[in-house]
Amino acid sequence: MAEERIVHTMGLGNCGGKCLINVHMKDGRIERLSTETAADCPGRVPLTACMKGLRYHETFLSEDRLKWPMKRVGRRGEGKFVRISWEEAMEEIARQWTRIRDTYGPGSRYISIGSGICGTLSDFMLLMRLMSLDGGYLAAYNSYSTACTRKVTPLMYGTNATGNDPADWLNSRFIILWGHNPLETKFGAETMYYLREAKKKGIPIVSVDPRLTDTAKALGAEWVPVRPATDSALMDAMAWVIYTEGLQDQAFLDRCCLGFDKAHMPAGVPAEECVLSWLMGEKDGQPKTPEWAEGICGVPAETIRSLARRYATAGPAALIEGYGPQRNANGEQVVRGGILLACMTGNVGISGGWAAGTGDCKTHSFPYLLPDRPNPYPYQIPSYRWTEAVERGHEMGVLEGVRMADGSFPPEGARACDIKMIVNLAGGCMLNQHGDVNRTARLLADESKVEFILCGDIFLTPTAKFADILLPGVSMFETENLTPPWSYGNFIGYCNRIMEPLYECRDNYDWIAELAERLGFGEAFTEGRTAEGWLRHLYGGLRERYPELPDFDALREAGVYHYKENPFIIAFEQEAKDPEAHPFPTPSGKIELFSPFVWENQDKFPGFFPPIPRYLRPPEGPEDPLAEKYPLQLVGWHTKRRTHSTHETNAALRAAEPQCLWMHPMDAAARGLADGDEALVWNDRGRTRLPVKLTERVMPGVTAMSQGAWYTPDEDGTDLAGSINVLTSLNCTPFAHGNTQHTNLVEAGKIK
Ligand SMILES: Nc1nc2c(c(=O)[nH]1)N[C@H]1C(S)=C(S)[C@@H](COP(=O)(O)OP(=O)(O)OC[C@H]3O[C@@H](n4cnc5c(=O)[nH]c(N)nc54)[C@H](O)[C@@H]3O)O[C@H]1N2
Ligand SMILES: Nc1nc2c(c(=O)[nH]1)N[C@H]1C(S)=C(S)[C@@H](COP(=O)(O)OP(=O)(O)OC[C@H]3O[C@@H](n4cnc5c(=O)[nH]c(N)nc54)[C@H](O)[C@@H]3O)O[C@H]1N2
Ligand SMILES: [Mo]
Repeated sequence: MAEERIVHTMGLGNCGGKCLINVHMKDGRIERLSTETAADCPGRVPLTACMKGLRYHETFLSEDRLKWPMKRVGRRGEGKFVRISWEEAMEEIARQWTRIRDTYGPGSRYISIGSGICGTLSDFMLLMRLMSLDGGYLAAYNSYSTACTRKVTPLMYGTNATGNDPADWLNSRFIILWGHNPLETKFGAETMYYLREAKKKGIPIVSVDPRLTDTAKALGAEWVPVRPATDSALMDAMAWVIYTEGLQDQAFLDRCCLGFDKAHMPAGVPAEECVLSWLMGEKDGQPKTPEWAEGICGVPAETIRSLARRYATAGPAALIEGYGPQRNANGEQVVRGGILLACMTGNVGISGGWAAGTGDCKTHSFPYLLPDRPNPYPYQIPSYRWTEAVERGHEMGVLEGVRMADGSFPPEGARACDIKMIVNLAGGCMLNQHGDVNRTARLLADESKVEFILCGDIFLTPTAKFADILLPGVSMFETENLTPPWSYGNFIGYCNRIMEPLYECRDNYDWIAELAERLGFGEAFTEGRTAEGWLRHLYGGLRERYPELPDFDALREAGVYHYKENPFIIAFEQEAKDPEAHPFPTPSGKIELFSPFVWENQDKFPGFFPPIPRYLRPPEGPEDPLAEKYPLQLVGWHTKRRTHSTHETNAALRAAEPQCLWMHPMDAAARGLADGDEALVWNDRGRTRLPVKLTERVMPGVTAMSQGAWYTPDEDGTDLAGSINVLTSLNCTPFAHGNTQHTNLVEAGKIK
């Protein structure tokens, strides 16, 4: 009998659960996968895989894999391809690459965001590296994950590093999970580990979410249902209660914050622009009482009072937001509101508190192979506006979010460029993961607009169907890479090659290096290194920085290294105590509850964006007149059985959690829908069908379906898969220009 051999490895996808996978091999074949458990690593948080991780081999080594390069025949998007050789593919790519640059300028070339490969060698950065060498490209800023929070957290605190060490949650007396579901929607292993420990310790936990999440259930958390996109009304009312009942930490506000009250406003700004004037309704005559908020957000006034009092008086308390609430219309405001509440209660800079905002708490850097020179093309667009740049890039300026590489506003009159070529590797944001996919599909199908589309993936996804040339990539089992932790975690992972590339599949680095060679930049691109050469080189640099790291081969063998020297971080500890000696990294040195930057630059934003945290009526929210036609709100979430659109092809995972529409029994009754009925869900942008799940785990007036199902339109254009992005819009948030994919109005009914 052949000996079993175990290879330790870590996946490359953009799942928040960066887990350790043990690949059990026999006779050169994968027998099964296992993972790390608490028993394997006493004294530290185990990197335990979930049901997805234990089925990576089923997903990634399936027969459905793309096997060789192909070129489109038939209409674009139809999905008809013929096999070609790598030689033919490379020739055509090189030809289009330079033709489009020379005809339309380098800014007509766009690299679509994709997160299928997250590691030191990320295809996205490899493309940036090559395009920087041969003239440039239209760069995108903002992820689809954190566009709003990464813009407004630094606006207020000067940094995104607002998180304490997650182990410090055990020092809290009260935890609010605000739109945060880390049991299902993984945020690294530590998040759920410490929340479970907090529960064991008896720390009360509340979940503010339109859905009763798996996390809230597992933690026995109190559920406060809130209407999507209206959280900032709830937050305003909590702030009103805290202030009118005298529960605020006035000393903290006075010491550390700009703009809470009239006495702490920047010079030259009318004092009534401060936060407190808004809360008291000095200008609009409407105090932001719990009764006022109840009508907007659906949370009973008494619940709002109780939540505010408990948060303000518990002792150190942590209001921790997921990213879901900010993937909404006016998603900036829910982040700013969380920060306001943390400041009002003095929960910033203390153990057991939590400053809110993005909550990064990274103690070690991670090496990426980056472009080694700046992009020669000067302008960047917000990633969620790329479809707009296909239609009218040459008209897009500062109001559409066009900016310079350093984030500054562009010169007056600056305009971007129409996108004429898209390269989309290991990503779905060119279609399936973008908003309004019907419209996006129509746009991509028009060959007079985008003239050339290059895709690389391991499957013929709905997005990859729109390729002109489609390249077969390799999976995590056929490549090597260094892998970073996701959110928290003091480790560095290694993705090990278990087997040679299947079929004619090729590593992105290899063919991009070959393309660089064809374009005349081979040496500048590779600097004489293979992919492994780069990993060794960049890891060597990291070891110089952190001498405790093992050598490359030892890391590879172990699949992961856990740092031993980990500073225990309490964000803003010094700043909060003594902001004079240790100013916050903002222009004023204070936490900018009122933003002078926003006040001074109103003309640079497309709509009204206030300088303070406060409720703003969201387009397509429950107060929109459109709600008469489409009375149900629809919210998405990141399901346990997929990583975005990845794993949709895995039958066992599909069966574990079939795609469905969550609906409250009252809403279902009004529509004659019974549990399990096939429902049609529609709005002006599209239609999708899927079974209904009647459940009181979603609040009345709100429906939910998980994001990531594969867009599968029938002949009439009705999606048959429950793909939420047929219903989502291309609306952007007013300041960050972020995606608003959780803010949708729809109607639903029975399929006749
Ligand atoms: N299993 C799994 N884990 C993942 C991923 C995955 O695809 N699958 N993706 C990873 C990635 S890339 C990311 S960016 C993160 C995403 O992490 P998040 O963005 O935090 O995840 P979501 O599921 O979109 O939203 C979290 C919760 O917010 C709620 N929510 C939505 N809108 C609102 C609102 O207006 N108000 C309130 N209070 N709550 C709201 C949702 O119901 C959900 O329960 O997850 C990571 N982890
Ligand atoms: N409605 C709605 N839309 C959303 C979101 C939402 O909450 N709601 N969330 C947004 C967020 S947070 C994100 S991060 C984006 C994510 O969006 P994407 O990053 O686009 O995620 P996927 O669609 O899974 O695309 C990854 C692709 O990589 C391929 N792939 C996986 N592994 C490998 C590999 O090893 N090699 C190669 N070559 N290919 C591989 C997969 O087949 C898949 O097609 O979606 C966004 N879209
Ligand atoms: Mo994301």
